[in-house]
Amino acid sequence: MKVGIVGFAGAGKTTVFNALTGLTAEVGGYGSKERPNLGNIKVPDARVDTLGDIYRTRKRTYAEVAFVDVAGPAEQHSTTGLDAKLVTAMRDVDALAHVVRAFPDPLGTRPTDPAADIASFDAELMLSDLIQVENRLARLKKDQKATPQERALFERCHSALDAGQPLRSLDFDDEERQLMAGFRFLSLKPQMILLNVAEADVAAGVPPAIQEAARTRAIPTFVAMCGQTEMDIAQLDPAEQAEFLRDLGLTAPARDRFIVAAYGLLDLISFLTAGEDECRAWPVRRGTKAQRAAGKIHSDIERGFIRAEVIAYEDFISHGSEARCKEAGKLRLEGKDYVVRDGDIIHFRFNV
Ligand SMILES: Nc1nc2c(ncn2[C@@H]2O[C@H](COP(=O)(O)OP(=O)(O)OP(=O)(O)O)[C@@H](O)[C@H]2O)c(=O)[nH]1
Ligand SMILES: [Mg+2]
Repeated sequence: MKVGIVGFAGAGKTTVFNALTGLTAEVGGYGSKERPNLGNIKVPDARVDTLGDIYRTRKRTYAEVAFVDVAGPAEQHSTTGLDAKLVTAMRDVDALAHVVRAFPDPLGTRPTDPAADIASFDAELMLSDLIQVENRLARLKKDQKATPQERALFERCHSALDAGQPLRSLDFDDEERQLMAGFRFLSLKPQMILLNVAEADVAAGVPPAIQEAARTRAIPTFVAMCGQTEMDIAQLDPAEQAEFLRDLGLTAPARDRFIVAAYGLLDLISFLTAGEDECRAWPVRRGTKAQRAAGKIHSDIERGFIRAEVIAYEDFISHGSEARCKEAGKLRLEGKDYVVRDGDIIHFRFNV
């Protein structure tokens, strides 16, 4: 999963990036930084650890979240639209984590208005999409092969964007999504709000008025964190981290809360593979069928899919081994249309 850490200059994106990744990228550039910051985190998964212990393997592979943090535009409404480099970086991600400043401006020059920032950053995304939709419509008018459905789809996108509605607030069927896929519209991407609050406000979470501002823009996922403090905490060893978090009234670091929110936002689950050579978690979208899930491991396994041998993680733990699960009838043979569940330990049979 690739997540773009986006938002206005000085909202604390790089601070949040450091807090989430434990890296130490330079903060305080106020939009001047040329190159994006890149970082990866592993998604902690106790099931992978337990399976690794049972199979006595040190090779444990966790799901990963890749972050890209790009300098943002100034808070004031731009007249020129978003920087092309920023747009390119945002198109390339699976989800946008919009860092919104709720702490007083260190420069002392800008008002603190998170709800307004949520709306105006979205306006920038929508403007970028609107230009693309208009270009597409112009081309579709001339194109003899264009279908009425395709024209209607882009007309519908146009009216929504024109009325200030992000594309993520509309319903599209699979065929429509296919027609739009190549555009990678920014206001269609799953978005979450990372409200960057002052340390004193972190235990209170996201205020209802801001939740409401996000929801009205079809952004149902939000996390409050104090970027500055979490960045400092991320540099400590784990025992010290827990103590500092407790003092703040928190049970988990922002990284963990972020991961839970991001998995929810993208509707991800993990299936597992286990053996002496490696124990591993594989994130897939909920509803993914077995054959498609196999393709996460290797395209050959998807192509030559025969069947999936599935044991639920809980069954594996209560019976202790694959052999005993088999005896107890807990190893299921599933076909290509089986819908994979969170925690399924799967062995794919394939033939190429
Ligand atoms: N008080 C306070 N200051 C913060 C917090 N997060 C960031 N800052 C400060 O705000 C300033 C901007 O932070 P950055 O992380 O550089 O902001 P950015 O969003 O990456 O900005 P650009 O990359 O320039 O777009 C820095 O001086 C940070 O120290 C916070 O949670 N609380
Ligand atoms: Mg930055």
